[in-house]
Amino acid sequence: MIENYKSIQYEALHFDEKVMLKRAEEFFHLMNHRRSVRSFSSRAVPEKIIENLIKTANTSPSGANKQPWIFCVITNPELKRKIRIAAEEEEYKAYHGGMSEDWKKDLSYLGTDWKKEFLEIAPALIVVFRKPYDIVNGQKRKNYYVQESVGLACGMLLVAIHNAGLVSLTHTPSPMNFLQEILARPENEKPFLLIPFGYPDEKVFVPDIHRKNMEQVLNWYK
Ligand code: IYR
Repeated sequence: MIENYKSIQYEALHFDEKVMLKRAEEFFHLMNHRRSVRSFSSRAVPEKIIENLIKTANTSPSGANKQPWIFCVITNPELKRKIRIAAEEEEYKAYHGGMSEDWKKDLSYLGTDWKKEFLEIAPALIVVFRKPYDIVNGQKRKNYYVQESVGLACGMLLVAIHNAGLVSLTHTPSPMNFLQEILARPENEKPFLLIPFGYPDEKVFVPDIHRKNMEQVLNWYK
């Protein structure tokens, strides 16, 4: 097995620690500014920008470097409409019996409901599919740590979208199988996440919620 290993020299980034701290702080502030946004402008995002966002997501690490993802970008208005209608149908059922009372209570402070106009208003949707297996020469080849890998790639995508000055929402209509049908994806591609993104609407309101502090999330063993 090891004879397949071929290496190339890698040059890591080098900064002195003052610069490192400044970069780390600035990057934290940049990312701390990110919010999930549900009100979009319909203004189109240039294709070259979208391409670079996907390129960034595609830099993610993945199990055995299988890169078990595919990103579908939907700017076609008819497809966006179809996706909105199907998503609202599922969401209506979820909000009227599918979700537990506890779940709905946990969501209540986000102000969400079954209506998903943003799926048509946002200039672009990215549907991320995970690939539990690839088909190689007609044979099924299993991928590894697929959820983790695709989750990481989605994280990178959200960072890239925010860094470009655009806004996004991680939307998970449940169930999401309709995305596989509407987008005519093959059997080995399963919908993972639906991300409407674009320019924000002129005035945007977000829920008044807060991030956990360091005492709550960091345990340091010195
Ligand atoms: N999928 C529904 C409900 C929902 C679920 C979670 I967990 C959220 O963080 C937000 C919403 C919806 O998109 O409205």
